[in-house]
Amino acid sequence: MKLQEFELRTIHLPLVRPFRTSFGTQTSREVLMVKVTNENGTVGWAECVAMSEPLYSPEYVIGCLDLMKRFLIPALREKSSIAAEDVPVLLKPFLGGQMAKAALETAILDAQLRDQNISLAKYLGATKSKVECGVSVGIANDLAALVEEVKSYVDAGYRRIKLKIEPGWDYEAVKTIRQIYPDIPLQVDANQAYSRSDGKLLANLDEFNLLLIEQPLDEHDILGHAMLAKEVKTPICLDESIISLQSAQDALALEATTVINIKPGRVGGYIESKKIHDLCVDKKIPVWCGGMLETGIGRAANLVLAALPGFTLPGDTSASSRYFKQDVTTPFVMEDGYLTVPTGPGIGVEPDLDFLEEITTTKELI
Ligand code: SMG
Ligand code: MG
Repeated sequence: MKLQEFELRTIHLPLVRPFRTSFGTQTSREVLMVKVTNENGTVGWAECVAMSEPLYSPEYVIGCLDLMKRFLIPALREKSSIAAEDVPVLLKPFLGGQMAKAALETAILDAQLRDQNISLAKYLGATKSKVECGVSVGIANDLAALVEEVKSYVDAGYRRIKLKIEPGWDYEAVKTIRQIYPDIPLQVDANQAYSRSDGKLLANLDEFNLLLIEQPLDEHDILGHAMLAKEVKTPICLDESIISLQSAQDALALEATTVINIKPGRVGGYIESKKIHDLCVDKKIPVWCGGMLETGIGRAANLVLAALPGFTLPGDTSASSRYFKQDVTTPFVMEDGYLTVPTGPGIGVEPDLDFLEEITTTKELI
């Protein structure tokens, strides 16, 4: 296709409740939305999953906006006509920037598939029509508040609970929830908050029959995760460390992870995500789809990914209401702990343009 125009827009959405992790507390979500229009006037949408600040990953909203404007979009424009599959190749010379690259690739892919009248589900090879929903629960002010929040999600039907942990908010928090819900699928996510010497402490969680411990150590510490995996019985699952197919292959070869969390933004897009999925299927490694507090635009595409056959664990694919009072698309509503996979052309959803305008903070056309 020929790329006619890009619209880069930042929006601001309040969260229904603060979301605290080991690296900070979020009360709203600033999102960089990408809209591409091709020569046929077909529009493709995507969102960039970077946060406002470089705390979860080195990328951040304004940095991604600058990277797209200054380097990535001009590189895509050098060719008179491109396909979504060309995007990773054309953008490879620019180091890092997976989240920015993923957003551009996804918007282009959305437009391409709409022109072909093909759904992303068909393109990626999704095999499920609905996916099981898990929910990520932030660090609470106290155990009573944690119990109340978890109860609200269990009552709503969520099929897996993930507790955010950090040193000082781990053993007691997990024990409390495990006592109330002895059988619910439960896992924890440390977002790199522990160090190599915390093996014993994390091994204390083994008694709670957790599905996995997500990213306990620094994203660069693959060896540390491999060492930790020998000290704890609970499976280790890497999130931040997996930034590409190559890094997934390395982490598996080094036995630093036995479960993988795939986030398309973190690995540079859905095409790379599919490759990691295929690798994991081949190696019989369970995978699940992570979340980045996406609006309906990113959520739709994640649900499609989570419908691939290798996604055997529930993902952080929660309903729109988990984070937002009003979503930018028709809200994703959970039924019996499942969300329906979109099957329309492209990502299968469109933003409500009036609402988008209302919450827009900046907008530029390129
Ligand atoms: O979308 O439900 C979601 C967020 C799930 O916990 C979640 N994401 O490390 O997995 C993770 C975090 C990254 C974002 S935290 C601000
Ligand atoms: Mg994580």
